[in-house]
Amino acid sequence: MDRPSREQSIEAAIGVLAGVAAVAGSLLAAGDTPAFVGASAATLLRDASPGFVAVEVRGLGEAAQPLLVAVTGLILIALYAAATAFARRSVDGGATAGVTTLALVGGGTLLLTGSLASAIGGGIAAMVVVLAASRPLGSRRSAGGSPGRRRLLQAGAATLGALAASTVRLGGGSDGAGSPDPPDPAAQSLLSVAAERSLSLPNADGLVSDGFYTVDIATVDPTISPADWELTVTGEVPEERSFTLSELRAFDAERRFVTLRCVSDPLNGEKIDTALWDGVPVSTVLEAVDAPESCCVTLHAADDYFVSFPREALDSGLLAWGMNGRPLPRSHGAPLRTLVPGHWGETNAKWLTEIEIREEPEDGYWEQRGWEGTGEVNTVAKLHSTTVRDGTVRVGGHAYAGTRGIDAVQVSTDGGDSWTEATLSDPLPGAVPLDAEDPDPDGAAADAWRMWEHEYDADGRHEVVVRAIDGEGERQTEDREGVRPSGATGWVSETVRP
Ligand SMILES: Nc1nc2c(c(=O)[nH]1)N[C@H]1C(S)=C(S)[C@@H](COP(=O)(O)O)O[C@H]1N2
Ligand SMILES: [Mo]
Repeated sequence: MDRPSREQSIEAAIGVLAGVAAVAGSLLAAGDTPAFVGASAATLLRDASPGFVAVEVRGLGEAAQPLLVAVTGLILIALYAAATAFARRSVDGGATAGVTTLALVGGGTLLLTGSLASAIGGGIAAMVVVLAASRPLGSRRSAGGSPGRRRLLQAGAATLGALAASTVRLGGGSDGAGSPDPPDPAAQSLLSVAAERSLSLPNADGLVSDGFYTVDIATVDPTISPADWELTVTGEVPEERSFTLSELRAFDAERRFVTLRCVSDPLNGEKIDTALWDGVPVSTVLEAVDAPESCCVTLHAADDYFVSFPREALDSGLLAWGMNGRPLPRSHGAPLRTLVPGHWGETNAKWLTEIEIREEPEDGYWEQRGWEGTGEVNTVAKLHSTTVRDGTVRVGGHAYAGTRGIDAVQVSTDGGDSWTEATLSDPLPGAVPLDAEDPDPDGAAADAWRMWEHEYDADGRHEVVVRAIDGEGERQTEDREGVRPSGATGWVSETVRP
């Protein structure tokens, strides 16, 4: 390699290192909040390219957020690297180049995030890398390294330092998922009933999910301090009114098992889960504000998400602050989310801030992007567990039909020619008052899945097909549709080779 191009690649590498450090510095200063430059840039990218990111990425399922984060990260690092290289090239002397880097990187970050702290964090981190790269430390001629290589090593060390420091901001356990407190005892007793009623299937959760899926429009979840939060009812009401969390908790509250399923959940996908939720019925709050009858409602949330759907669907809903006997986790909408019986996941607004009573329907966030996900869920029987042992096959999974309920699951082991009824789990218990110390687990949950299993002997390769019959006697449709726009349909099937 000849000298100029070697110099150039060292300069480029220093720029990239400063870029990485700037992102880490912003994370260190802003934490896992929208002020972090990675989060703001991801939101900008998402909004600037609705065709790709907002619509298609959702089809990518779990891969969507990491992909968006990776693309955003690369773009940011490239921009910061360019700014750093510019500063180093146009200004003589290490200190001046450092200050220029601080100004460029910090200014850019301020523009992207609007956060001074984030800008200073990013700018200082990049400046430190530039200063570290400005002259080789130590004796002039030590252990063989060329000055260029030594500058690069120093810059690398500074970047590693920034990265290491920023990791303290990640995985801050704000979710409460690993929360050490045991769940509320009355909730615990209902969760035990759920565990007893679950069929134990390899590779499948019980009736209450171990890990609950998430679907979010933003890269970073809102962090809301419950003390500063209010829910406001607006629109066609005699008078707008706001409620604090303690005001909502003062109403008669209840505890319900509810299943959620995303409209983008593939036919045999796993964006479907069940939890035990604590909250106040929506109708209680709407009665308190004398909300008149109306056609529609739009829910607004702290991440600028909004969803609009028929009012009657909301009226039997729950405003939930608790999940599985613990405070609602941040990732599931703390301090308060909606649960709308029988409708697709997207109607269940998290981080809820406003209920707008409307006289006209409108398109929500996803409907503006081509989805039709505000209606009732499709009926589905999932096949998530298949085990073969000594010629005996056991298949099973969950079945869900929203508020219609599940009457039966039928299994065919010959590709659909003949059908047998599968064994069904008992339904999850119905809603109970939140203050009941010894909740009576009678009745059936109005909007929850059930589990099914079927065991049979087989020797040759064969096709298993499953379908559910809903509580109204309607059989799950055989017609195959993809998830977009209004949810997958068809029967799940699997080839089994004993
Ligand atoms: N504020 C807000 N609420 C939201 C969303 C969102 O991105 N922001 N996603 C919706 C979608 S598409 C689904 S499927 C459910 C998922 O709820 P979960 O993340 O608790 O599983 O939340 C809904 N509520
Ligand atoms: Mo969803």
